Amino acid sequence: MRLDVVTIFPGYFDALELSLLGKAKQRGLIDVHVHDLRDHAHDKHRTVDDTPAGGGAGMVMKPEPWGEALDGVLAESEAEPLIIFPSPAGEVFTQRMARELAEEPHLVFGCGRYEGIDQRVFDEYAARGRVRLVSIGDYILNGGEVATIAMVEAIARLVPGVVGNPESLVEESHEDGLLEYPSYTKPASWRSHDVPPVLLSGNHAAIAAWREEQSIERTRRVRPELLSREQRGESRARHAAE
Ligand code: JBK
Repeated sequence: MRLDVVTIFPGYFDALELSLLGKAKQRGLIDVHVHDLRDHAHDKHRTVDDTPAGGGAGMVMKPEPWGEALDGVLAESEAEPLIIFPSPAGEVFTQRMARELAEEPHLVFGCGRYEGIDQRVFDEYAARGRVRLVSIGDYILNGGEVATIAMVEAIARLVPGVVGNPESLVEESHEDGLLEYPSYTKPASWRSHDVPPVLLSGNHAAIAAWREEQSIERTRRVRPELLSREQRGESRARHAAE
């Protein structure tokens, strides 16, 4: 999978050299190219922002550097890349979306700063190809860089070969729509907290049943909206009566 990132802070993406993703890069499973947007600003101060049309607070990213940077990335692509702009105004990123995006041969991330990017950049590339605005959640970040790192990690680890043991991919939170059950290791007792005896019983069916129950209970307590109406134990009649 090829990944291109356009940003005014290339240093954020040094983090992709670490651990699992760094190894995947070394092994050629993912090919990451980070581009400094300021290399496409040609005035003395390498300006990438300007005041908003119509007035108001903050600054907006100018279209010309984005056009030059993205044209360069697209010209090099052997696929039909999907361009993702991390944005609080986008559709919410989920594990389902990560699975879908892991199938793409080429993803391009455009990291905006300030109050955002001139709308005509989205319009131009949506007219020429595929563009998605994607949010990692309902909170305010200073720009798209941290959101891109989160998405790249979630996507890249689903690329075949990146995670050594593929079984560890299916047992995790969200892969079955539930939160993960609690995990324990040795010692069996620590500061008078004990590992639940069922996990030491050797009874694999009982262990699987306990984990399933813990997953459902945890999900019901913390994230009830992830459960279906049936799993929440609500009847149709009760809903109709509400
Ligand atoms: C947020 O992807 N996001 O969620 C995101 C990107 C850029 C700025 C933001 O405030 N939330």
